[in-house]
Amino acid sequence: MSQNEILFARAQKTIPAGVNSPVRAFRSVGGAPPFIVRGEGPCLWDADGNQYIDYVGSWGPLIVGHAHPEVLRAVNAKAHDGLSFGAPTEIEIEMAEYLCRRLPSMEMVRLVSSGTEATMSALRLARGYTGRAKIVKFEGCYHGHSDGLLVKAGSGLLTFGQPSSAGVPPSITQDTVVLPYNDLAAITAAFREAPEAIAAVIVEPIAGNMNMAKPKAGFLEGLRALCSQYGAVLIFDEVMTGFRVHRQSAQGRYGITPDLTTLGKVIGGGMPVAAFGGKRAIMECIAPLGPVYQAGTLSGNPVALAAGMATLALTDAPGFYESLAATAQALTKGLQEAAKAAGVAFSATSEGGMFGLYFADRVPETYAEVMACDVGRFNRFFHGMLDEGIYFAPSAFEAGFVSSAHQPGDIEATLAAARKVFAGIR
Ligand code: HOZ
Repeated sequence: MSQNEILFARAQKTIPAGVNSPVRAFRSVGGAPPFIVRGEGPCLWDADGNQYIDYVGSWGPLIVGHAHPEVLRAVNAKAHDGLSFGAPTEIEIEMAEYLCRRLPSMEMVRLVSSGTEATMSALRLARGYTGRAKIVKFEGCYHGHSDGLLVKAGSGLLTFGQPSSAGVPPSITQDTVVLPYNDLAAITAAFREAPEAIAAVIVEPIAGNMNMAKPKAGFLEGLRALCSQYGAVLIFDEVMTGFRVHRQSAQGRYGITPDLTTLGKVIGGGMPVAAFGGKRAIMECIAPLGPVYQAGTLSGNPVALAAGMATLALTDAPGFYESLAATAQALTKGLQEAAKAAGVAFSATSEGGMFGLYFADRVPETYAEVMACDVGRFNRFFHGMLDEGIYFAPSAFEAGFVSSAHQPGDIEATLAAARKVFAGIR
C-alpha cells in the first residue's frame, strides 16, 4: 500500500469517510485521495512524494498560490503577539475598511469564520430587517451547510446525487423557495404570487458549485429590479467569486449593487475568514445595535486576518487580475484545443481566476445543462490528469481556480498532459 492509502485507511477509522468535508473523499471519482504534505506556489506534494500542479487552491482561497512568503511573514508576525483574544483588535478595523473601500456596495461589514456562517447570518439579518419569512435560492447554488439552505443545493450534495440533506425537518425549509438559476420568468412569477412574503433572494452571481454557470444577460439585473420593486433584500453570495473573478468581485464585473454580500475564501488567504456586509440600514439591525443576533468566539481572529490582509494587498498590484484572467484563459483555450484534436466533446470557460470544464459540446447555462454533462468521462479525465501530476477538483460539479503563482510553463505542462489524457478517453 502507498503512504496515501495507508493514511486514508487510518483516517477512516476515526473520521467519517476519512475526511472533514465530503468531496475530498473522492467517492464520486473513485480511488484514494492524496494526503497533502506541503504546498508551494502552484504546486502540491503528497505523502508518497508525488508533485502536482494544483487547480483547486484549497477550493479558491489561494489566489496568490501556496505559502506565499509575504502571507507567511504576516501570519508569523501576528502570531507572535498572541493567537486570539475574543476582544477587538485594530486589524479587524483595517479589514472592514479595506472591504468597504474595495466593494462600493459595502457600507458596514461583520467578520465571521466561514462562508456557512456568513450566509446563515445574512439571511437571518434579511429576515429580521424585512420582518418577512421566505427566502429564494436557486437550484444548484450552494450557500454553505446551514439547515434552511440545504435544498437542491450544489457542491458535495450534487456530487453525491443527494441535493437535499437528511436531518433537516420540513418545518425548517418550508420558507425556502427553490427556483431555476438563470430563469427570470420563474422569479418574477414568485414575487407576483407572494409580493410581501419574500425577505431575501440569495444567489451565487456566478454559480461555482454546480461546476461553473455564468448569469445570462439580464438575469442579475432582473433580480436587482425585482428585489427593489418588492422590498426584498438581494444577497450576492460571493464567498467563491469575491476578489476572485474581478477586482470588485462579480458585482463589479456585472455592475450590480446587491443589498448584502457574503465573502470568504480569498479574504482569508487560506485561513478561516469570512464576512457579510452591505447597506448600513440593514447592517445596523445586527446585535448589539439591533435585534438580530449573531456572534462568534473566533470572529475577526487576528492571525487569520493577517493572512487575508496580506493576500488582498498582493491582489492590489497593478495588472494582477488581468494576468490572472490571462492564465485561466490560456488554460481553458488550450484544453479545448486538446479535446478538439482528440475528438472529445468538451467545453470550458473562465472569469478572472475561476474556470469551469464540461464534458459537453457547449458551456452550460442552466442546472439541467450542467447535469447533462458526461460525468463518467470527467472521472476518467480526472484520474488521467492526476496520474500525470495535475490536480483538478475531484468532482464534475466544482469550479477550478488558478493563482498568480501559475506560470506559462505550468499551463504548458498541464496542456501536454491533457493532450495525452484526452486521446486516452475518446
Ligand atoms: N464545498 C466546498 C467547495 N465548493 C469545499 C469543499 C472542501 O473543502 O472539501
